[in-house]
Amino acid sequence: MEQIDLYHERGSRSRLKRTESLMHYFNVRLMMVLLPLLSVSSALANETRPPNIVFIVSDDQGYDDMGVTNPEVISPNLDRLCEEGVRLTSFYVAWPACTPSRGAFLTGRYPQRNGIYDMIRNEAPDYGHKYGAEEYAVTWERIGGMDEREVLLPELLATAGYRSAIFGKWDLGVQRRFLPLQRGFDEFYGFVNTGIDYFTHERYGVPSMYSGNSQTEADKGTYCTELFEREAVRFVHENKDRPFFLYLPFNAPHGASNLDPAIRSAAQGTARYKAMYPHLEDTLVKGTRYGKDAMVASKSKKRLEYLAALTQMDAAIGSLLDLLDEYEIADETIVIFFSDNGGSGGSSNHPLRGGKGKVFEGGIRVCAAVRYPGHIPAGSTSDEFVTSLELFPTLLSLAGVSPPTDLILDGHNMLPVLKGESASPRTEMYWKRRDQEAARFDHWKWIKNNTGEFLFDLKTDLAEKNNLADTEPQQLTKMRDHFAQWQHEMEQAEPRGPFRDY
Ligand SMILES: [Ca+2]
Repeated sequence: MEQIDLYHERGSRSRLKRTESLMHYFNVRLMMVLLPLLSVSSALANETRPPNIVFIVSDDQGYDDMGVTNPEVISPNLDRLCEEGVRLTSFYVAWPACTPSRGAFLTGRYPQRNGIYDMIRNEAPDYGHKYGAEEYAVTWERIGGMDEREVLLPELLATAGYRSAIFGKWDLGVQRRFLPLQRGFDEFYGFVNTGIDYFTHERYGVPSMYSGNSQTEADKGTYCTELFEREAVRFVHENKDRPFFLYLPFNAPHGASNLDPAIRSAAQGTARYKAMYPHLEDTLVKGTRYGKDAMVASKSKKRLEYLAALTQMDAAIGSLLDLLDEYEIADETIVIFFSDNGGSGGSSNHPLRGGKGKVFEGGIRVCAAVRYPGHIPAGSTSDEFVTSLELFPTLLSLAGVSPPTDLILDGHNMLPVLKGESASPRTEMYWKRRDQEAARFDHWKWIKNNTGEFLFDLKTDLAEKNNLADTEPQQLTKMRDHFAQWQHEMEQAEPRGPFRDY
């Protein structure tokens, strides 16, 4: 069997490079002679070689927006990930919006511990302001970044021989010292800030696409999802014979960061994918923007653009999954997928309360799935309490890398949970976004915000409708204490920039 498998593997690869077919013929003949030796060494190599990692993040996708839960959504490849792996129904991110959520899973640490506990974002475009190049260069979006003392995941994976790439949204700083190539990634093609126009790749009129350490406008006009797909496919092709870490944070289905009110109010889909949702209308309606009357996307158009962007992202994911099959490395590859925060705009977070920006479940509990054939049971669903903070220790464990002993991590290796072998050791999680504070402890959820204090029992009230703050005073006190303890721990942590002084 070993011999036949090896023959087939080489056979399938030869179809990809027809010009090399003659060379291939001789290689196969040579292989037949060498097989008894090679099969032993390849078996050894497979035993010691860590798995490839494909880590896919969508942007602002709703909790309910996968075909497996919502028949309106066309996402055959996300559905396939769920059917061939485990779908996680109680998976949380560490912050209800982009930048801190991403910083947390790339460091394995709470935003309050790694320093990025708010957005790196200019707010002037919210008032219709377009920056000139020199003016933009001295704004927060161009100067803020993840503290250089923080250790990012690819830096540690490199010690196990991984080649790492990011294609898509970086969001952790634009100064050269903050860019991916200085933070452990070998390759970067993508946009540096939070949100762009899908076609111009500009952020409110400012060019935002980078290749390596340099800004590029070479692909201006091409729908960005196609570009990230192109780079991801190339990267897998070039690295299929060695362990790789592919981080693929799509822009989709985030709203378009374009000053034009008609574009800004929705995501952007292409005609081909919009045609897949004929029940939705591509219409503008009278509204307001920047305090003035303006034509903006109708509710139907918001959903249409969002779903078209989502489905095209799904197709790109499909290309990648097909490629893993074609190269016969799907069994040696763990594929992780989740949204960076809850849905906004045209999304559905049903049945959760709230969405992006809020610490109600709709902002922090996200759609998620993990596929690892032969390790994680296909078609399983897990309601175990797990979070994006688990990603870092899980992937290090799979890679056989021990984190530095002085590095404080806030998660655990969740592979046994994903396999269905054990219950999650996680019992608590905390969130803080300015004046919004929240804690989950077992099945209890506590929230304090500028409208009051809430206590919910998630076991019976997933939609957070029934506030028990008055009827469960003892539990309320416990939750306040848990949160205060966590906050104290974060305040005692070694300070990290850019918001804290050190
Ligand atoms: Ca986001």
